[in-house]
Amino acid sequence: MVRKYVFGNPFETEAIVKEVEAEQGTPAYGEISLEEGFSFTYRLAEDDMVYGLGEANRGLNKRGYCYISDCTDDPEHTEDKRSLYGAHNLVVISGEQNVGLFFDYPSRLVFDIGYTREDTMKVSCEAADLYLYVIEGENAYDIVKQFRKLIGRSYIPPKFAFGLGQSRWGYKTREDFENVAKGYRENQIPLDMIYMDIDYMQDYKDFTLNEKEFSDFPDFVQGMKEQGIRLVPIIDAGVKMEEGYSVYEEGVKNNYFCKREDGSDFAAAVWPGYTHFPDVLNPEARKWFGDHYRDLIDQGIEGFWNDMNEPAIFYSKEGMEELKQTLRKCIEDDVEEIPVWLLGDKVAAMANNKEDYKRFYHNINGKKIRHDKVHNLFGYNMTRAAGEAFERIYPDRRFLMFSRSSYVGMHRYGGIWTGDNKSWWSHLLLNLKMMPSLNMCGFLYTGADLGGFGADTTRDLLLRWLALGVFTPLMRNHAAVETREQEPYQFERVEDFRGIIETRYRLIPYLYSEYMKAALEDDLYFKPLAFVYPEDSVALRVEDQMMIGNEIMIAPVYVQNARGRYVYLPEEMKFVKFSKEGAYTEQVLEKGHHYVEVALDEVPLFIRKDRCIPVAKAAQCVEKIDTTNLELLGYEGAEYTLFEDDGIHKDYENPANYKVLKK
Ligand code: MIG
Repeated sequence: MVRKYVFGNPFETEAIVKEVEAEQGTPAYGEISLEEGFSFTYRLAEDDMVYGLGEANRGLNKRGYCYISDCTDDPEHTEDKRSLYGAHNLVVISGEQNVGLFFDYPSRLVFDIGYTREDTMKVSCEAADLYLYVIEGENAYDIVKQFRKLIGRSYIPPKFAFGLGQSRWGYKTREDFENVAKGYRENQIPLDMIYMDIDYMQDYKDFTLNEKEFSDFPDFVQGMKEQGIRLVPIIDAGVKMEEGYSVYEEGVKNNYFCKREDGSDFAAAVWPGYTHFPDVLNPEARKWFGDHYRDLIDQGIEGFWNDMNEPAIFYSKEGMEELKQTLRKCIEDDVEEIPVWLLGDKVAAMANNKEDYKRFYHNINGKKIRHDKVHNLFGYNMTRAAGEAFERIYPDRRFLMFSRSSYVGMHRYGGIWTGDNKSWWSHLLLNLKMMPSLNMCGFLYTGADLGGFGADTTRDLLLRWLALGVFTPLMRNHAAVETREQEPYQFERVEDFRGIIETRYRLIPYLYSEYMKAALEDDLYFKPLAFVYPEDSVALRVEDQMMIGNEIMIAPVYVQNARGRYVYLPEEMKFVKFSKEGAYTEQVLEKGHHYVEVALDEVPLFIRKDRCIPVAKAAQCVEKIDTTNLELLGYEGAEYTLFEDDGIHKDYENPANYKVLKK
């Protein structure tokens, strides 16, 4: 049961696609105050749990901290951070009462979930202009499924996107990319994608290529495809200001960029130097920006990742002017010592400065709207620009697309990656905990930078993280410039890496099939144990094991030097460990607590009682997986319904896509 309440004059975010009639009066849950902006206060019972918030810090149960929806480019995901890149305003209270709440509000929204007072959840924002959806259901899982029906079908990538991707900020020359392909292929490690970070562009200009390195780009793209590898370029939000650069000139001429109050184009410095932001909230500008993806599609590209779309700002012209004034004053006053700490703070505050978000405007169907009032919708609409363009250009083809910043609604156009994590063991665990929350908010095609983006990785961290990445739909190894190189072949005993990545490819028939079912049925791919075993009071609070699809549970090792871990089984399961060269072991484990050993080169999983999963032979890329020859692992007599299609087109509803396999 879904009820919709309207407060003030909400902005139409288009997060929700299903029509819901608005109710009169106030919700039966919580207390609403319109005295200072908007607030919703809910009394939490002692055992209540709170799910949701998608891309947010900390645990699966969000209770006990304060989170702020305010899309931010902050590469330090420490425990004290309240905002990450996304704004996913769903919370689901599970316990004494079960109720889901979606706050459809495009600006800064604070979720104090038992932080100020243990027994109180308070959701508040500055302007009392929003839609509130209240969802009643039997339990949290039921509520989440109803929410997913409201927001529309999740994005479905092409099948190759279930292969492994290798990325690194710093690959620049044609040779750099060829070396990665060689490193993988010579070591017989499966690979489907190499990501192109900003250095492939000419002077960081969107939709351009470094002219010297990629003079015959279509030929290069084709050559890679012949090795089973797709190149996936990055697109940044800011368009470089440069005379003669067509994207810039078109945008200026047609008023497609975000403008200052006085009507001039707003200038923000990012990687290319000063840029303008395409006004992706303006349907006409969105169409124009989206059409530019074609510049690369026409050269053979089938996937992209959208970055810096919070949008990130290093500094604005105005900010730079203020800094200069401060410096000038120091010099004019002829101060003996320049106050460095003060200057340091000033410089740091220039990036992603809230004041800058008040300095530019969107033109939305003729209405001028200040950016900060709709800030959380920028990444969403940049990715929507691309998604709508793909749909227009190739209505029956699937493209790979994921974004850094997002809002609910963007899940229909692309996936997300979780941004600039670190090569920290704690971030491996954060990756695991975040996945089901993202799924609840519709983001199914997701994953973290495996091995960690910032800081230097270690061999064991990368192996353990890949063993989790085997199960995330987006499986990508990515690292920041100047960190330790972390392609698998940079480490000793490359066969350990090959084994883990081969396990991914062996499981793709299952993982893909479960992804497709989750997407087509508005269901979760990653589920908390509590959603599957609602009666089990131990399972209820487990946060370091997850269900993947309908057949398996995973329990990754996330502690350095551990040789295994404790695991809780809510029912009897078959424990399977995959190791190198197609080998695996199986063991039936009773319901209850166990200690299981897991070596660095193994991928553990647990098959639920009376279920089975299909397993293929390893292959070097997704296209080469032989799905006619699947082995079934698990319980004798069990059946598995396999979803299989061509992985390219959108013939999802065809009954021939489903095949029942019997063990
Ligand atoms: O300011 O393109 O999150 O994945 O490698 C950093 C360079 C910009 C941030 C992305 C990261 C990417 C990096 N980008």
